[in-house]
Amino acid sequence: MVSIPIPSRQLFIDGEWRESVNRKRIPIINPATEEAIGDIPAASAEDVDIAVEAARKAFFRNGGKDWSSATGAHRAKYLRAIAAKITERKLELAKLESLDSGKPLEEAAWDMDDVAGCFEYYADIAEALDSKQKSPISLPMETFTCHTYKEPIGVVGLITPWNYPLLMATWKVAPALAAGCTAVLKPSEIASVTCLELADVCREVGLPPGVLNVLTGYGPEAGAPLASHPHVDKIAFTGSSATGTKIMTAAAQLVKPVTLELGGKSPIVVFEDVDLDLAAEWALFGCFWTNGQICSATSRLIVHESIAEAFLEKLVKWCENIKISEPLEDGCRLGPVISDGQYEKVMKFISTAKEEGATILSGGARPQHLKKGYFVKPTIISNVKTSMQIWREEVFGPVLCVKTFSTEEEAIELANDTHYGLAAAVLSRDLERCERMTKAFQVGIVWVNCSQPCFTQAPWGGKKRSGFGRELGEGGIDNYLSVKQVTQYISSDPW
Ligand code: TXE
Repeated sequence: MVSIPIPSRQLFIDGEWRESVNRKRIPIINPATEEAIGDIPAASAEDVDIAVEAARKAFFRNGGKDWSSATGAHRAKYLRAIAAKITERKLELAKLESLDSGKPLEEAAWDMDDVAGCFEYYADIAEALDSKQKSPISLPMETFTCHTYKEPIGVVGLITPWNYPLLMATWKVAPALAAGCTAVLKPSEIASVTCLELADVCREVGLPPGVLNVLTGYGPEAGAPLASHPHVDKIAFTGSSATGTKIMTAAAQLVKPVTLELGGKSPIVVFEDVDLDLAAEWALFGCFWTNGQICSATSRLIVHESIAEAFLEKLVKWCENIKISEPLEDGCRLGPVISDGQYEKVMKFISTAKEEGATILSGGARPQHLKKGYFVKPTIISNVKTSMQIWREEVFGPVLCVKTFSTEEEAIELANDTHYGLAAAVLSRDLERCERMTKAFQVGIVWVNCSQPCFTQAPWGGKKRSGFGRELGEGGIDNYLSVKQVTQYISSDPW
């Protein structure tokens, strides 16, 4: 598979490419080769001020006769044009995503389909919004009428992570723009390339200046001033719980609403009545997809003791035969983790698990045949105790830890034994049992007889320390809308 050059871009502010005020750049490292393949601008607080000002102007331009007060149908045209351009540039964008993030090309191509689909979906929702305006409310007194308006919340700050660089940005940009908000997007400094290409797509389709601004840069230098900016009306964030806490703290100073999608340590419970081959496929996909770097990865396998040995044998065999390679190579199933920092972090988790007495059933090291790149073999860890770090903390790498259970009650207790509450999966032929498990899981997303499928139409988000608020689905747009109640006194002569 042929590699492609990385476009050299500036910050995207007010519909134009602009150099960052400090002119600093951040190298782009290909995680499969450890080589610098380009660079991106490093925005600072001064750039944030300029971008927020541009977004405010676009929101209020002509006394509000522009983006914020245009009809949903008008905004939908732009969202559809963005979707069409993404589809047109799908292979190129997928390659850029692979080079930048280490994601296997096939998976990056699925992401691009999802990105286009998400813009299309919120174009439909934007149109539907028009007919929902001025919703009447019936009151118990005839002398009053009441209705509500749904208005865009204002200028929104969108701070996103590196594991699905363009898709996570789209989950926020599409509903925000559909609602009539204007936005400043701050992607992760570790993988920003496709978000800058999204800016280019917006420029190509003629999105009005200032409606979407893209600032690349480090978290403390560009993300923090965005989160605490007095003219940003809302922050939507996906990333680590530690940074989520900082963002919520900054937002709290200005009573600014936030949506937070944070980490996870999701369980997959496998009962004894499953087809072992199919269940093994779901368990592996659920943990090792995107090189194990998914917030919803089902990284704690809780398997019935009666099938544990046979099941683990299958998983180990697969792990030993999986194709690990540069992500653009044909048939790549597992690429590198995102960065040297993440590689060190994953390896430290594995060595701590060993020190604490767990057993490495498979993997636990870098593949012999790859001398460069941040590659980690798919790793399965057994003999795990619930007190161990590997059971309790998010690894964000291709590492699955295993515990066995004997009763349904025990499985539930193990599944809920975490501070996180994003997702959970249950695999069993007994659908009544699946229903009981579904109700018992303390999470925002449950998968029955599968793991990880994600649809734009269905709400996504967690409980406990996995955050709050729901992205996607019809309700996803409500994150960017504010409801205004209008009550009118209708006596024949109020005065
Ligand atoms: O995340 P951060 P990092 C987890 C995963 C990973 C760990 C650290 O376990 O190992 O987080 O990754 C911006 N104010 N997840 O350091 O810091 C930052 O620039 C405002 C889970 O990359 O959360 C980036 O744009 N913004 C996760 C974004 O926050 C700040 C996906 C996310 O970075 C900031 C990624 C600050 N003070 C990592 N500091 C998931 N839930 O999907 C950083 N940022």
